[in-house]
Amino acid sequence: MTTIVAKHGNFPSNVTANNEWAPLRSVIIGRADNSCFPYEAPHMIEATMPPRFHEAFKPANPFPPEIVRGAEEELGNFALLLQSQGVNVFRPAKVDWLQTGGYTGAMPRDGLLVVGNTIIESCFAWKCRVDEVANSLGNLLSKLGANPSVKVVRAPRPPSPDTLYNGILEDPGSHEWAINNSRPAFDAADFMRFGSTIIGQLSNVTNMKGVEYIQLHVPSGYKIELLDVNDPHAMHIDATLLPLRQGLMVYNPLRVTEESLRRHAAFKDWELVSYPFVKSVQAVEEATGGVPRFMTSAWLVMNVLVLGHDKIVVEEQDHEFVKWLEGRGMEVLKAPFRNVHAIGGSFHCASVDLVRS
Ligand code: DAV
Repeated sequence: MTTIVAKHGNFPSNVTANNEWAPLRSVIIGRADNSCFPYEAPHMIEATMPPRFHEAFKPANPFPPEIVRGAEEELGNFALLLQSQGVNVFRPAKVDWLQTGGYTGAMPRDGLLVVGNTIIESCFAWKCRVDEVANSLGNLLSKLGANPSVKVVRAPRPPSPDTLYNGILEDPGSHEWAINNSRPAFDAADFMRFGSTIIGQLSNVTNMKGVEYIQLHVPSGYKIELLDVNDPHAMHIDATLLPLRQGLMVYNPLRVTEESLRRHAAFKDWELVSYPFVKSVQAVEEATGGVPRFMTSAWLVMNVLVLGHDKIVVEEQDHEFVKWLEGRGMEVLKAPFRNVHAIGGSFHCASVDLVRS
């Protein structure tokens, strides 16, 4: 049996992305090899991860090998699927996350925010992720940055010792989130592009200094607006909002209201549709052969990738959603992704748009 492996993308590659739905031309697809459970301060794990798996979030704890193998196969398949759609695909380097004390290369969306021609590396709150981009995507960023039209903003090292958690445990009443505002912190996945407006959220990994840092580095003409999100466990906005095309967005009704969305001029004249099927995470796990969702909720169903021209990639088991999308005039490409789900995200998390035109 021969395994077909996606060819690495061609250089030089441009970088330009202004929204989440224009035709995708160039993308990074994550790599699952050697993924380990992230290890963070207990109060951060409590704030963001499902209680039934808390004890797994300890140092040097690889994800089960059959899940990592399955996830790597699914990511390879996803890469081939996108190539078959004419998309230029880049993959991260293979990293021994057990040896580096890191988490994964499978979730590149968390680490890179692309706005216009600019790639901004996340100032991660999580200590175990601080070297993630350097280790898995450092070479790719150097090559992309060699193109004079591309601007790459690498993250500064956090202070040592880091101050981000100081005062959180001692004075919980004064902090809404698991981090304070003592240095910029953000995960890129807390932000989404809607033309010149970037919609973002404060969360357990993104603070106000992080938002100001991004505003400083985006090309001129782009403005960050913060959405009012009702979720004390917030970490990443990409299971809360899903724009399908210009003027049509699905939103998570447990986390945002139509009223809060309408406060943003970016959604003027948009049709905003509440995601219609609410399921328990247990029901989702049963439907996908019992693969555990170690890190995420049932809302990962919304974490999908729009390819443009009303085309979208959705997990092959999400039958109701597929039907619903088809009823909305979308062409749905189905792919298996249950093992990637186990390690922290779906098609949106596992990719970074480099070019949408
Ligand atoms: O809502 O279960 C999805 C996004 C993970 N990066 C959630 C988180």
